[in-house]
Amino acid sequence: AKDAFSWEEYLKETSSLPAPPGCFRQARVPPSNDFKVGMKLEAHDPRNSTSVCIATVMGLTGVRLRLRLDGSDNSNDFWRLVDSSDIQPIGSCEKNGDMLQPPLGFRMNASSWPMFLLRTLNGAEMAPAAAFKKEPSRPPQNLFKFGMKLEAVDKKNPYLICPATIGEVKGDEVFVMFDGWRGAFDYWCRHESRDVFPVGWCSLTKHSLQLPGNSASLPKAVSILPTSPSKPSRRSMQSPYRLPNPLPALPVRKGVRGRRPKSET
Ligand code: MLY
Repeated sequence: AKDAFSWEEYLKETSSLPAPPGCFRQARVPPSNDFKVGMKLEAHDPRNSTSVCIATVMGLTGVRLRLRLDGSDNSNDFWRLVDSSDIQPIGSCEKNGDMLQPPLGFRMNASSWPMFLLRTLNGAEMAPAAAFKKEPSRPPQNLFKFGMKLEAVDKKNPYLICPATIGEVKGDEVFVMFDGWRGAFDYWCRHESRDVFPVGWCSLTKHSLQLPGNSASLPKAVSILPTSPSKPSRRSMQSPYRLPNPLPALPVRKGVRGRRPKSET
């Protein structure tokens, strides 16, 4: 399709290189997603990581699960990879001599937790142990370099995975910059973060990949350059790599291409 995002073209347009797969804590061959909507499992509460809770699979996107903690509200869903160490089969907690906890913000009185737990598990479809995949090992060290391209979770809209660029490398951390978004969504994370993926990951795992934003990170003066009437391109100026010379017209996104997902931020 004419408007589909192509990494191959985008890398050429931005004169940039993808971060090699060895940089990432991700499986070389992505695992299969064998979960089904409605299945229950145990998950660490993202807002209170020491407690293990019951979660329900609300949706599947690529090899990620959209999870909701039982007893929690519908506005704190979170996403985990099927090979995340944050999730485990029901029964794991007890096996480890631990107790299942109510989620932070449990919508009932704490005293009703034991009964709630019994009821939520009664007749539930439990995710089979085989659906949980082993978490990949960490890369030996931070192998990212300035300017490398990748796909990254937008932490403010964590259902989204977007084209991004390594803007800085510092010790075990990297600065993830979202292409075409003027820094609004950028963040630091550890090099072995599970939220960053090699170029091509979304396509490989059938997860949707966002288009780069249309804001160029260039000095004001540049943005008054006339736009080319011929071929509007999806060029993002955020790549810290060489800019083409002469500078191309800034992309003007029209119609379907310009529409952004409903604002959640
Ligand atoms: N609510 C946001 C959505 C933008 C998502 C940005 N990501 C793709 C980097 C907005 O303000 O438009």
